[in-house]
Amino acid sequence: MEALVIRTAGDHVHVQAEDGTIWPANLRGRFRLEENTFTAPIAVGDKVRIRIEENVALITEILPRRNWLLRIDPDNPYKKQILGCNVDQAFLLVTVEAPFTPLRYVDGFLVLCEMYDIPVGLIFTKADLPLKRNSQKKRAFLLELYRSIGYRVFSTSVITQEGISAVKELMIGKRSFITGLSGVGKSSLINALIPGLNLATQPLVKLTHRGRHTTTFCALYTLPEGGEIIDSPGFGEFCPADVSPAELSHYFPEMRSKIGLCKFNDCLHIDEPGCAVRKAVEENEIASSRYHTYLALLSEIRSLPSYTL
Ligand SMILES: Nc1nc2c(ncn2[C@@H]2O[C@H](COP(=O)(O)OP(=O)(O)OP(=O)(O)O)[C@@H](O)[C@H]2O)c(=O)[nH]1
Ligand SMILES: [Mg+2]
Ligand SMILES: [Zn+2]
Repeated sequence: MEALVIRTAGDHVHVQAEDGTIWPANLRGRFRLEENTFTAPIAVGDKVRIRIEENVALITEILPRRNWLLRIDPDNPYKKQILGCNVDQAFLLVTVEAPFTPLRYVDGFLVLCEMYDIPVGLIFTKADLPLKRNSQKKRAFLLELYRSIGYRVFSTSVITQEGISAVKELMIGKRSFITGLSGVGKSSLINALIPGLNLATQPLVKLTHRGRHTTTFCALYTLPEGGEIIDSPGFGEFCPADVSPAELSHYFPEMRSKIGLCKFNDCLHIDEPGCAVRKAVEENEIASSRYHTYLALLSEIRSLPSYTL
């Protein structure tokens, strides 16, 4: 029988069989071998074959994946972590304050989506909250920056309902992966999109304006209008796996058209003479924040144990 993985929390996995029944599930021993490479061999969105034994689904096969979102496990750079798989699109939730979302975090996730060809949008949440003047400007600037690069951007509030129906429209009939720092409002947004769901949410820690890691698992929920949304815990940094330094700039859409214009065709856009990417940064055609993320990711992937070039 085929089933869909709908919830994963460490080793605890739940699957939904074709007849709608939800089962706790165990993996057959041979998948444990994959744990040398992956933090966990399975993720929400996986299609699997199961056999029911004593009210537990035994997963006998993981069916081929259409796509996945993969990062380096922040706790173990020798391993990769599958964040989600078989998704139609992803949305990263962003807040300028409360909590503060670093741009390195935003750009890191966008790179993952570019790598695996997953359409991605940015949702700037909590539009109702009054911001300091600088943060207000920054929010507007970032909305425009990412829109100009070609990403879909939204401004939402679960309090005033701003932007909620626009986001919902895009999610109907699709499987969407949602992520963002703890406290950014992922579960709150899903609650607004699926009335009656009542996922747990919690206020930020007062002093630090950080989230409390309320959601500790990945889980898939169904929209009444059709479509599925995957809620996730507040993941930390997104460091791409399986990318070579020469490839990295191709995952920054605004850099792609410049790459061929560099003097050296193996230019890494660091300090080489005649670099068209750096020229575009100097002329404000490419945002310096994006270029800084590029450099940071470049040095990060070169320091990975898997880096051999
Ligand atoms: N004012 C305002 N507060 C919001 C909005 N969305 C979420 N919040 C608040 O932000 C806090 C965190 O929201 P959650 O939905 O728990 O955040 P999360 O991203 O799921 O966090 P984790 O599960 O820890 O990863 C809660 O106090 C929410 O009420 C919004 O649009 N406006
Ligand atoms: Mg949550
Ligand atoms: Zn260059």
